[in-house]
Amino acid sequence: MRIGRRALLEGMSLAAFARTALGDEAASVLRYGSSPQNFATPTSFFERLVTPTEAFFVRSHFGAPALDRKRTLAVSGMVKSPLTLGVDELKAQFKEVTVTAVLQCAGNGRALHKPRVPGIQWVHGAMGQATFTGVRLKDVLDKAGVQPDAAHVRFAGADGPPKPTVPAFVRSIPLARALDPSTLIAWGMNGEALTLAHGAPLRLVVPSWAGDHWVKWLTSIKVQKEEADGFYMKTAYRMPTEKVEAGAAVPPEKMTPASTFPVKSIIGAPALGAKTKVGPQKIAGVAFSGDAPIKQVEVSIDGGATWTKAKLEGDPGAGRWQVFRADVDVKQAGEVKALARATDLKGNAQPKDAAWNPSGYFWNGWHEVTWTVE
Ligand SMILES: Nc1nc2c(c(=O)[nH]1)N[C@H]1C(S)=C(S)[C@@H](COP(=O)(O)O)O[C@H]1N2
Ligand SMILES: [Mo]
Repeated sequence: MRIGRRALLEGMSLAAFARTALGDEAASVLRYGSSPQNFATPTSFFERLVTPTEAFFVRSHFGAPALDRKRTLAVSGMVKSPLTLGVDELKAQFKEVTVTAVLQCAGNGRALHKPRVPGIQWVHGAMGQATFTGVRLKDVLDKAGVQPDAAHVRFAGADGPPKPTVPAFVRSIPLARALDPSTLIAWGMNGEALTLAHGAPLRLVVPSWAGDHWVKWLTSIKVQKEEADGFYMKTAYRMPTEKVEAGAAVPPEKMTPASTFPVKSIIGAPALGAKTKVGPQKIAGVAFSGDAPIKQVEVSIDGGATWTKAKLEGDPGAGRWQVFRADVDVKQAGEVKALARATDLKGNAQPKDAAWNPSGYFWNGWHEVTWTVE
């Protein structure tokens, strides 16, 4: 497959951005592990409502396919009328919708689970919030006419595995989730056409659910009776059905697909290792839950003995982050450690220690940042 010059430029935009716009921060942006296609968003971006596309994390199992903005998507399987649609047809035939949502990899925070879990050692940067523009998957499925005994929708993208023995990235979601009005087929991100790294021309958007459901470079949507097969459904992206001992082996029948991400808050400022002056300090970050809107975020600088309630900015919503800001006073020079914890409107509370699981998913322990007050 030949990669055109434009595709290359788009694919390169993160690295180019890192060198130019971010200056000193470039060191922390964004390359992860040994794979050139995985990039993390620097923690310093986590006090903004929207993560700029140029700094938005990227996770691709095999790297991007060639850019083809005319690529079409086939809707098939248990439908009355199969459809073939490109961006132009979607724009012409369906209502345009924009959602603001957190996109977070299930493995975000894996590096913080103890004992260590193999896989990309993401710390906090495998997440971001963006506006996504497209059409409701429901509208497309309604037009195709879903047959009565269908129960799952299977998605595949144009990124092939590097060799035939490696399983392709294929996912399915239950029909009910596909018909949820927040589930989109998107062509836009942050007001612009999707970049190649983020799935151009079309990707799935599944607010509140982990990133592995958000299939990029979509080529096929198939309505079917059963959950999709294959490694990325039956082995990867599964969580224990009940709490397990840290380090325990969990039998496959006690694992279920990881879907809704739990309540979490991350401090974006001050940065780890920053230097500030004695007196008032501003602590800011982001908080979200896949399950419900955020109720409150609290910050502590005395190891959790007392907590200060933060102010929230932005619109509340499940699967959508708000920025929190708290003012605290530090009277003495020295090292300061801030903790943050969030609660959502269903009463889910961010735990001090995240629940360990064999793949290291959904770390959401209290975030802790240490800096120096002089
Ligand atoms: N076709 C395809 N879609 C994919 C992937 C992939 O490897 N191939 N990676 C998934 C995973 S695991 C995540 S976390 C998100 C990351 O989306 P982003 O790269 O736009 O941040 O894309 C998902 N969609
Ligand atoms: Mo992911």
